[in-house]
Amino acid sequence: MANTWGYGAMTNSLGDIQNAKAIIIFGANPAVNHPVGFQHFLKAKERNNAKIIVVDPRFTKTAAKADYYAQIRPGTDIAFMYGMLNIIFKNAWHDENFIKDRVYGMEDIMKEAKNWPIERVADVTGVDADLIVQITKHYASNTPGTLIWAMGLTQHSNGSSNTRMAPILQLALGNMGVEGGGCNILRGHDNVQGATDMCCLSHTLPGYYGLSDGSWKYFAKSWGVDYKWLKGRFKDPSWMNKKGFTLSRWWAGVLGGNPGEDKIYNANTRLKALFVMGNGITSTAQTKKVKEALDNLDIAVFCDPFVNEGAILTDKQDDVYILPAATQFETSGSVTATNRAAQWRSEVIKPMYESKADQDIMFLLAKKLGFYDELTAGMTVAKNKKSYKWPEDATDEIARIIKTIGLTGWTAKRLKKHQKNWHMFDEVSSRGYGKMKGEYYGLPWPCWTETHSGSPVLYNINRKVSEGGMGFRNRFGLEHDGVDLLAGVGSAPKGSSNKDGYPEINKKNIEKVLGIKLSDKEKKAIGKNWKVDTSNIIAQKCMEAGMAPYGNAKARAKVWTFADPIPLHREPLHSPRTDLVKDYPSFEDKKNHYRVDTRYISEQTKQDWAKDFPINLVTGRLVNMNGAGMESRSSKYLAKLTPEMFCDINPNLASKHDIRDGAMMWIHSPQGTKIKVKAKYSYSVSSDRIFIPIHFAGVLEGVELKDKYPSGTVPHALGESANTVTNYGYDIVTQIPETKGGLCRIQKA
Ligand SMILES: Nc1nc2c(c(=O)[nH]1)N[C@H]1C(S)=C(S)[C@@H](COP(=O)(O)OP(=O)(O)OC[C@H]3O[C@@H](n4cnc5c(=O)[nH]c(N)nc54)[C@H](O)[C@@H]3O)O[C@H]1N2
Ligand SMILES: Nc1nc2c(c(=O)[nH]1)N[C@H]1C(S)=C(S)[C@@H](COP(=O)(O)OP(=O)(O)OC[C@H]3O[C@@H](n4cnc5c(=O)[nH]c(N)nc54)[C@H](O)[C@@H]3O)O[C@H]1N2
Ligand SMILES: [Mo]
Repeated sequence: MANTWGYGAMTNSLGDIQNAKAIIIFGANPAVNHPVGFQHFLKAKERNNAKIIVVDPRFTKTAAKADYYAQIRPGTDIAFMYGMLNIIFKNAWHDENFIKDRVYGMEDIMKEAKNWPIERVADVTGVDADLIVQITKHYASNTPGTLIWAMGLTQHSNGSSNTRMAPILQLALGNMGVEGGGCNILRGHDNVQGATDMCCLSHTLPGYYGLSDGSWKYFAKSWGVDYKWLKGRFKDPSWMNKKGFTLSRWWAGVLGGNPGEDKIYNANTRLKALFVMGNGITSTAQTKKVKEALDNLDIAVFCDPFVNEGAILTDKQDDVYILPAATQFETSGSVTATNRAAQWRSEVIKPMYESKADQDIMFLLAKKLGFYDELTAGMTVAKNKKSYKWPEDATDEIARIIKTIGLTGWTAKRLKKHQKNWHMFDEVSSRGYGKMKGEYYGLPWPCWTETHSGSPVLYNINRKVSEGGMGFRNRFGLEHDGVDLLAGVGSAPKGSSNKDGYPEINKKNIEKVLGIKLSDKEKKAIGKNWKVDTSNIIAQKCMEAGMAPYGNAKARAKVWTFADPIPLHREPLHSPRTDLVKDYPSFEDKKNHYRVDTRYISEQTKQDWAKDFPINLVTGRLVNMNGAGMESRSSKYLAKLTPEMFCDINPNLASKHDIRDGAMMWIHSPQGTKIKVKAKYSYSVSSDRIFIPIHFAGVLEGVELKDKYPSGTVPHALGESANTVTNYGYDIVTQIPETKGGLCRIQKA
């Protein structure tokens, strides 16, 4: 929502998938990565005879449960979806009224879809033409259908276009804003949605408030700190509104300017210090660059319940600190689930030994750095208290300030009540019963007021706004190039006093758009617009009028400010189809993208990559391991299931290279790096690609680093990191690495 066409949140929920009549999954493997959530998929099969369609370069455990399986070439999902749309538009299977009233720019999509006749789609994607037709026919004629995606769509140089294409397919079919439909993005770590909403990122303030003077001033005021003081924290004020480095390229901030490295823009200085809290480091693409950067830091600090393998990877001897962080079981507070719902967690045990909870580590650090009072002021300022109570006052601070995604209703008191009564909610609809009547479990955002129900399905106009209904957000003006951006006549949410499209609500237009009169007292208290209205009068008046504070507009299929206004297929930077690069080239190189130059077309055309590196490299996850893997490899029983790093390889490909099942093999990358892993014969991959899991570390280019672990901390499984050989390549908007679309060369070891 706020991150429109988010790389993020589900529009619906896992339980709601049980309402789907068809399920299409692009680049996700929930049977492995969301095994509990996957039960809802299987129940949809039982309840509705819903068919499951899986589009994935490998035959996964999810594919094993599918009715249709398309073995797509990595990085060609946009071509696949245009192929579907071509068939849909040709047969008039699209939802004309929905498009007319609620979508902007679909004409351009229709035009581009014409460029994707089925034979071309089959050639580009490697999927049989007949199969694409069957899938399209089935999916278009069984609505509502839900569309699922995860990392198979995002980790590409055009990943952000992928994540726009999928909602466009859903909009075309009218599969948005309905139960059993929507875009259901299966998020990663348990609170990754919360981390995103709070902006543990470098390009916005919490709640997706943009980096601008206005937002900073709003936060300064809400936090009870002096705006001038905040400004003074920056080298000069101009840096306040500039995006920082991303996690995927922090290392460029250290190495920037070295010969052969991308240029950086960081006030003429390199990054000197690294503070890591809850990231495995070897999960970052291009491990050898990461190592080089670690080696060149002045100071590196790792706060982790385990020995972070960043500390193992580096040869740096001094000023590397490992701080023992407590786990989630040793702290409490709210977290946000993949469907935008909050959950309250209680501390199970006190932090063990000398470990400390993350917030306490941060508070101690802030004390040392001299801004502890400012850091914690937001928890006391509104309540006029001398000291705060953790975590309740932090949760209430969030509820008080974050309007953009509607967190006003998320008070600690309400969230605790949900935790206590979680047996009082329906598994499919999240609807509450008994004393929880009128609320949805976890109050999925937007939760506009302290009595709002939460919104289980985004963009649903068949509900009242006070019960979770809403149109699309009005965020980009009232018109563009003469075309109305507001929703069409009669397409306001149920019970609205304004039946049509309407703009986002501000102090100036509220009386006119809502058709009300404010008292003088209200006029005085009200904020400039709904996003900064701490009085919350705008939201309350909107609820009474049955209207969403953020307006009722059209969803944008076309985003005129993006490099590609409508999503276009572009070959990965390292494509196995050199012949297609000419027709579908990557983007122009991008200057100063999150403070670093990023190569696209120049990297793609630097040489005929496919000639020397003919095999597609696919990376992904295993059910028994998590992320960078230190946590799970430290568990004897989990490690035992996959004790060694391996590579899934088709026997036909292996035999070409004389690699036996169980023998060691080298994988070489275009960057000149290599890993040595055990070959595992598997028909899950075709003979033009291999698959490696991402969870190993502790071996670098054939050299074991076992001696570098502090005594007693060597995990039960060590192995090469997949990311030592993942290729250079970053998304054009988000900088997510192209870890699902690279090339490699293999060799018997
Ligand atoms: N057991 C376990 N569960 C986890 C995690 C874990 O580490 N272990 N991690 C959590 C996290 S952080 C996340 S983000 C999620 C990730 O969940 P998923 O996205 O499901 O995880 P992956 O296995 O990385 O990738 C999914 C699939 O994308 C496919 N794929 C690769 N390239 C393409 C492509 O170009 N197109 C298409 N259509 N598919 C492609 C891969 O073959 C793979 O099967 O899982 C979460 N759950
Ligand atoms: N090649 C390739 N690379 C990938 C991916 C891929 O598909 N392919 N997927 C990417 C994705 S989606 C993700 S999310 C990343 C995952 O990679 P990471 O984010 O690195 O994932 P984890 O291993 O879960 O790392 C979390 C670290 O936090 C520590 N930790 C656990 N609990 C706590 C806590 O309460 N406090 C603190 N301070 N630390 C804690 C763990 O011990 C661990 O060291 O990998 C990315 N990298
Ligand atoms: Mo993730």
